[in-house]
Amino acid sequence: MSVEVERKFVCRSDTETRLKQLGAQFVGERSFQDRYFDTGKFTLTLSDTWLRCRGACWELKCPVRAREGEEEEEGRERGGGQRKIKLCTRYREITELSQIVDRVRQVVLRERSGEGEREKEKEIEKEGGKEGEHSCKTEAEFEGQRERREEREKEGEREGQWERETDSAWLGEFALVQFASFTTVRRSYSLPGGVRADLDLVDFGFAVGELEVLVENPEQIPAAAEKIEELVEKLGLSEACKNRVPGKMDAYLKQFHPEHYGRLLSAHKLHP
Ligand code: V4E
Repeated sequence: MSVEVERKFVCRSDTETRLKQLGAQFVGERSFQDRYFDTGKFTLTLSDTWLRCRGACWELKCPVRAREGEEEEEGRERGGGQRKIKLCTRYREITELSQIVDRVRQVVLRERSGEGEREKEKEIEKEGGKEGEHSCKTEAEFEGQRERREEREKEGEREGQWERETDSAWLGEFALVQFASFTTVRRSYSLPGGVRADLDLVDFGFAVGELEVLVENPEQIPAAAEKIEELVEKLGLSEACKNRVPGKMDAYLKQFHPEHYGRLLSAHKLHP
């Protein structure tokens, strides 16, 4: 279970040219549909937990802290280094369906029993951390991991609706319903140092870029954020993304589900 360290940016007309000048290799263009799920009470997203089906592949993104004891809330930045980390998001991504179901169960049961949120989050994070503890992946291995995931997602698109529907039976156990669906056309570049740049164009008329580094352990997050920051500067994007740039979900919910969007803003899970 790797941690994705990401920073979104507003794409400029010269961004692709600049990427190539910095040694980026064009990986390809692909299109995929994302469908996101939550309970009617927004249990998952209010826990910053994002369940989606991309193609026919289930994926769950869960929050992870950069360091033990670090607060996640906005407005607590101290030095410049902290700020760089804050501008990046970091999520653990789970792709194994049995692990996804376990994690969703934990979040839903926690909400139902009204237990102390922070204590439970610590437990969940510890469990997530165990998996990566003894491994140390190289950049090539991370790239291979990305390629295998994208291949699975493409296969899912080819296999289509039938598998998706049979595989969705578990959603009923947690009263999960689809709350968002959109299709993205993505152009990807691979940069030296294991950085991936994705330029996304979404079917409801929204465009966003993101720089991503995969790491194995939370301790590697500051170095990954530093690498991303250097690239942001080299791409001439520092001014345009000195604050958090909204992603596809922010734009989608703001436009199509303002009530859900408002709840997530109030809970500081999305940012205006
Ligand atoms: C984590 C998250 C969401 C799930 C989608 O994440 P995102 O990285 O935006 O999507 P995408 O399609 O680029 O995924 P990838 O292909 O890289 O796996 S929706 C909202 N969040 C939280 C969140 C946040 N609070 N702030 C920012 C800037 N992004 C995401």
